Amino acid sequence: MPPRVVERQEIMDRFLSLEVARVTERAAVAAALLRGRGNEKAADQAAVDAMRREMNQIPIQGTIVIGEGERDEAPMLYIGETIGTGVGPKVDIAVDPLEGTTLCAKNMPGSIATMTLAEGGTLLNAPDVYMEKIAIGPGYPKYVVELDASPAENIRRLAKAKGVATEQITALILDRPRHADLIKAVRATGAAIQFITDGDVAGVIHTAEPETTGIDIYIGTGGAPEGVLAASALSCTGGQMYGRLILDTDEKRERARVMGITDPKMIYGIEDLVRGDCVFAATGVTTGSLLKGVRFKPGMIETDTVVMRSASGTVRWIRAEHRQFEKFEMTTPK
Ligand code: VTB
Repeated sequence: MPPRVVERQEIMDRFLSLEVARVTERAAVAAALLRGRGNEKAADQAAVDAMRREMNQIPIQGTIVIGEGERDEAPMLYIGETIGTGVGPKVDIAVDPLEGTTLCAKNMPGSIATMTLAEGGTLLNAPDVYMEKIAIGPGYPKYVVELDASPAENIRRLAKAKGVATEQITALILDRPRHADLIKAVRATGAAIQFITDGDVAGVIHTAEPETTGIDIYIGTGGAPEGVLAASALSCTGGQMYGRLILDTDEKRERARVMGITDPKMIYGIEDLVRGDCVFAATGVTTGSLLKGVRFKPGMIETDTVVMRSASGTVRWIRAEHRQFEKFEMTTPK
């Protein structure tokens, strides 16, 4: 058989998939040094700095599309910031250097460092507002669940498609007062609810593998930036997600308009949130059900990372042992 011809672009993004892992590893270690110190800002800043430092070494012309803030919040990885060596492919970047800052500051399960690198111009430029979200795993007909169907209807339809009773469905929901009605409606179907206090990027990713995670559906309102990151992960694993920005003030509608959003009520599917190929990576900061957190051991630091590539649907779990500590900022306590 003749050798398979690998396109230049494919070589590039296969190569970049290791680079993104390196970036989230560095950010995770930086944040992990500040686990349990009660200082969300410091942990977040450490992750941001590490992420920026590492990304600036990658041969890309990157633009931050989903970042830590909008333009004049300079010290963060702000929307519109250019990143990378400036040589290489034009790419859109979504980052959440420390997803679940509170989890990290309180040393609670489930904080991660995460990013997505996508073809230039393909990620939704979402403002930092709330997004209504619903997500399920792969293997179901399209629109088996819908954002505008009632929660009870969605649970019933999902149970039917799965061939089980509604009592055998588990929904993952962010524990927030704004979800009181949603929680009541889901409970009324007999379905189980698993709560998270933060971290809905990982929350949505749980739906991709219900057999392992026990989560069939994610429902609720969380951050829009987190929505784009989660959608990029599902674009690699399969699954469905629908999202709608909550633009409930003139100021938010104007911010969205400036970012190119003309229909404030639009329901986005995965292919609208991520319109091309992407590479997603996440490294555990504190141990959660998706990833183990950073381990500081004598002579080495261990990290667990997941890297996903949409072009191939490959999901890699990378346990890394780092021995060159000078690559990390070890000035703070562990
Ligand atoms: C979620 C969650 C984040 O924000 O998006 C949530 O994934 C939504 O905002 O980890 P509220 O906290 O205001 O409800 C986080 O908890 C923090 O960014």
